[in-house]
Amino acid sequence: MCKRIEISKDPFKKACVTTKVFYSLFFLGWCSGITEKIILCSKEIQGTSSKKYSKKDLFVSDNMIGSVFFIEVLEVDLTLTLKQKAIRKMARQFAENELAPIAREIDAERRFPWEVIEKMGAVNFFGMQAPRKYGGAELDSISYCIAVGELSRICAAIGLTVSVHNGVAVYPISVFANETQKKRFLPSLAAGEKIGGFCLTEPNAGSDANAIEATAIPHGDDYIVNANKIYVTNGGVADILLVFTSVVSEGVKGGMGVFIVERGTPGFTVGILEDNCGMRANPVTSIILNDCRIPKANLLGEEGQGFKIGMIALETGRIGIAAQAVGIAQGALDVSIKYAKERIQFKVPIARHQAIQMMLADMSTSVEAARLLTYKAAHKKDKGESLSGPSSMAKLFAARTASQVASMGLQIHGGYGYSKEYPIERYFRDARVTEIYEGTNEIQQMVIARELMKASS
Ligand code: COS
Repeated sequence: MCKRIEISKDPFKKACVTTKVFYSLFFLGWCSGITEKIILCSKEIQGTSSKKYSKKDLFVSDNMIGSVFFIEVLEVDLTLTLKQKAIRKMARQFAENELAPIAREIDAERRFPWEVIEKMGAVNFFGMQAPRKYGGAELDSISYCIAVGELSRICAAIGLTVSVHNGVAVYPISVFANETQKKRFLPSLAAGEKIGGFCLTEPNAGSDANAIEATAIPHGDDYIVNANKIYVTNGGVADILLVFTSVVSEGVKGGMGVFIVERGTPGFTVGILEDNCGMRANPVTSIILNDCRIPKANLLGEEGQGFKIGMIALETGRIGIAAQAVGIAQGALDVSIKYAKERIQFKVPIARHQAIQMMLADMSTSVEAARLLTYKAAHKKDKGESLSGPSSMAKLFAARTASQVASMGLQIHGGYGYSKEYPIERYFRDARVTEIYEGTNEIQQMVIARELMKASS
């Protein structure tokens, strides 16, 4: 955003202009919740240099009078607010105290750590995206990304549990549910007493979300739902799941419907537990609904709205996955720096070798860039701006970064990196799936390209 502003010699005009500048910046500052950096380029120095000023510098001094200024308000300055810093501190401490001691073991044993999940519920990790009214924390999206990132930095599988629960279960219920549904489902989800899940993928429908074969047939006050959903994150432990189906009326398949389905409904079964490469502490399963009677009161939104609800849930969820990928990449970088300082080869720590330094420099630069892109998408969400492009860009870049950084980290560890003795091996496995779930890299590219075409038409 660029503004051309002339500071007049006339005292009255000067006051007006100053006030206008101040208030417009003040307003932007408050709206965005972010401290802007303002670049003032006077006409004299335009094109040769630019200088950064803080807000208070906008009370112009005498020698600036008569100059023409171009004011650019950078959209995102990532000075974290005090609240965001406090959330980072809390999430980091929690991850280091509660997750670090068990991360390796729960991965090896494929164990969902209920004992930690209970503690996480108590500090509202499961209500980050829920309104306060229903027991949530209603965090701004950057805070949410910080929290998911800190958990994932230590244990990606638990970062995943939290991200899916908040991003594609709690969030769409918070946005699309009616008051009765919100009162019924949100408090226990926000408290972490119940875990959320998202059931879209099927054997013949993954990237092509529209190709789902699950059906819902209206029957009195219910729908009869049949579905075979696969790769359901949290599937083994989820109590409240969003299930996507086609609504069939008089034998004709109509639009999509999303149902809030409770575990334990007759006809609901948890299928096979996936033996996945990474994220092994998360119980990813299939979910089967066999002639399940789901009350009409459990339809989320309206019949036919399902696809859009799914897309909106995913574009929000992708910010959480991007944050998760940033956390994994940061974790991989941290352990690699530590290892590089400890490992002696050619009589010095390998961190002293330029080949290793260059890898660390590239890793760190990519992590920082991925973080910025993720926070930018989060910021756009909070401003209510279009999210498809930004969230896909963030997820695409962050997921690739997580994979690349973990791979480089493993390289730095050499033979030890290939062993389960060192955590980099787990980061390497966990990172890979961020390029696949909640939309593959190729789907993100497709979404970004479509947005580009739209913007240029
Ligand atoms: N927000 C709101 N509406 C959206 C939307 C979004 N982000 N994306 C698409 N829509 C709407 C479109 O506007 C269109 O509406 P109309 O029919 O009213 O015009 C409708 O949904 C269909 O959109 P489109 O034609 O783009 O659908 P496609 O079948 O071509 O699919 C992609 C679009 C590929 C983007 C979608 O299928 C997708 O995201 N696939 C990946 C799914 C995924 O992430 N799977 C992993 C499962 S979770 S682990």
